[in-house]
Amino acid sequence: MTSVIKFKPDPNIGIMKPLRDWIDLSGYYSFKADPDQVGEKEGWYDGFEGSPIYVHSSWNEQNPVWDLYFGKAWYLKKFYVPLPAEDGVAWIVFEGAGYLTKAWINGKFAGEHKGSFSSFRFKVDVKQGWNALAVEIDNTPTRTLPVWDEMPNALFFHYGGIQRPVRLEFAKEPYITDLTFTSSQDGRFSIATKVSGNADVTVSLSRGNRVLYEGKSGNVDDRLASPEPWSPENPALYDLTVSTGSDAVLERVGFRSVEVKADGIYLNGKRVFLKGFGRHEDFPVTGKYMPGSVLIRDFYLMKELNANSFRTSHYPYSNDHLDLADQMGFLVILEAPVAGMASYAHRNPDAFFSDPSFLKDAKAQLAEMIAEHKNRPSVIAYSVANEPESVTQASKAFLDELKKLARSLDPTRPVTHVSYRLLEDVDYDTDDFISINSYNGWYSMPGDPHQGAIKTRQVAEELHRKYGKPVLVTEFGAEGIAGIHSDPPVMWSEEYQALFIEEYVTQLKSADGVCGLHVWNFADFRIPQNVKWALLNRKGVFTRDRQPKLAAQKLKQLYGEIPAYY
Ligand code: BDP
Repeated sequence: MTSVIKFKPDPNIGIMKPLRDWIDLSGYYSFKADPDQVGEKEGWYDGFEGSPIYVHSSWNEQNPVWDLYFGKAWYLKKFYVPLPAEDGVAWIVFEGAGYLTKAWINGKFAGEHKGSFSSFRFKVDVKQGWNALAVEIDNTPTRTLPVWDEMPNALFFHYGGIQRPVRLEFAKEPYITDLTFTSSQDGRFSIATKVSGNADVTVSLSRGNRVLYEGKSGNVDDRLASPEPWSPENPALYDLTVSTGSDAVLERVGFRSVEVKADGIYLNGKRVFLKGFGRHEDFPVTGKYMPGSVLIRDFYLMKELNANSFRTSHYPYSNDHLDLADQMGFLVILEAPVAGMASYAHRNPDAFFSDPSFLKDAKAQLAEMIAEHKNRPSVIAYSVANEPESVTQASKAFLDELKKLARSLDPTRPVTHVSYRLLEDVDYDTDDFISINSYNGWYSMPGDPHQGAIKTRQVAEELHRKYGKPVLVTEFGAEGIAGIHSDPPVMWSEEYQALFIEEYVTQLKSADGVCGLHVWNFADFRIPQNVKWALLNRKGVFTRDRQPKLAAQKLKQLYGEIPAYY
C-alpha cells in the first residue's frame, strides 16, 4: 500500500513547505444534489448547471436546503495549470472526502475511493491550460464506516462532501512512494524509503538550519548523538528530508519511545498519566472541516486545562489537526473509523461482525490511517474500534483481525479497542492496554454521579487485576447545557456536569491501574435529531463555539492537581 506523503508545515505553524509542485484546488465549486442518482447516466462528469459551494467544508450547513441531504451530490471546478504538466506525473489528492468519492478530469474517469477520513490520490492526465474536475460524492447512510444504518442512533451528525483540502500534485520519476521513520528517545532511528523506480536516495535530519545527519541511502539504521526527546513538555521536532534528485518529501519527526507495562504507559521511560479528552471534528457552518484558527484555539484551551492527550474519536483527524498535536505536544490515541455499531450490532453481533465486506472495509480504512500517520511522534497508540459489541466470538474475531493488521503494519505502537461492555467484554486479552467508556451517573444511575464514579472505579480496578494491563478511561461525561444553572446540581445543568467530572476524576486518578482520563467531550457537537439530545450533544466542557462551561474551570483545577508522571 502506498502511503500518502504529506506537505508538512515548517516551524512557523501553518506555513506550508511543499517540496513538490502543487496547485490548490480548494475554493468555490459548482454543486448539485443528485437524489435520483442520474448524474453518471446523464454524464454530469462532462459538466452541469449547479449552484455555488465552498470546498473544503461539509455541504450541509452551507445552505439550509442541503442541511439534511444525505445521498449523491456532484462538484465541478475549472482550474488552470500553468506548467507543462505532460512531462511528469500528476495526482489529484483529496485529504478527506466521502463517503464514496469518484473523480473525473476533463470527462475522463480518474478513480474512486471509500472512506471519509484519510487522504487518497488518483493519477490523472492534465494539460497545460484550462482543465475541469468533476467529483461525485455518495454519503447514503448505509453500512459505511462509521456505521450509519440507523440515523437517529448515530453517534454524531452525518456530514457529507469534500471536507478537507484538495490539490493537484506533480512529480517526476522516480518519485518517493512511502517513507517510514521510527525512533527512540536515546537517538536510535531507522528510515525506510520506497521509490517508484531506481534512484539514489539521500536523507537528512535537521533542526532549524542545522543539519544533524546526512545519509546516502533511503534505508538507514543509525543513531543521532544526544537528540532532544519529543514529549508534551518539550515537543522537539526534527525535519526529515528524503530526496531522489527528481523528487523530495519532508516529514517532521521526533525522538521518543512508548512502552506499555502492567502498571501504566511509559513515555521515554517515564510512566505518564494521560489527561485529556475525546474530541470531534465539528464546527458551525464548516461541519466536519475544522478551520486552522479553531484548531489553534482548541489546542491553547486544552493546554490551559492542563491536558496532555486526546483520542481522535471516532475517525482519523485531518493533517492540520495532527500536525498541531506533533507541534504542541499532545499524546494521541489515533482511532480508526470503526464506530457506531452498538445500537445496531447488539441485536445480532454474530451476523454483523461475520460480514466479510464489513471486515474488508474496516481493514482498508485502518491500513490507510496507519500509512498516513505512522511517522507522527504525537501518535502513541491505535484504537481499532469504538464500542463494538465485543461480547461474542464473532466480534472478537473481527477485532482481532484488525489488531493483527495494525501490529503487522506498525509493530512500534500499542493497540487497543474502546469498550463500553466493561466486565462482559471478551477481547481485552489481545489489547496492549484496556480502554473503557463509562456513563454511570448519566445513562445508568442517573442523578448519582458519586456512586456512579465509585462503580466505575471498581470496574477499572477489577479489569486491571484480571488482565494485568493498564486501563485508560476513554469516555466519561454528562450533558451540561450552557446557561442552565441549578442548586442543587441536577442533570443537564452546568453544575451537574462539573460535579460529575469532579467525582470521576477524584475516584479514578488514583485507582489501581488507571493510566489516564479522557473527558467526553472537549466541545459540544452536532448529532442527529433524537429525543436523547437537546439539539447538540452537550457533553462538551466547552460550547460548540468554544466558550467555557463551569466544567472547564473545574477540570483545569483537577487536571492541574494530577502530576503528568507518577
Ligand atoms: C458513547 C459514544 C460517544 C457518544 C457518547 C454519548 O462512544 O460517541 O457521543 O456515548 O452518548 O457511547 O454522549
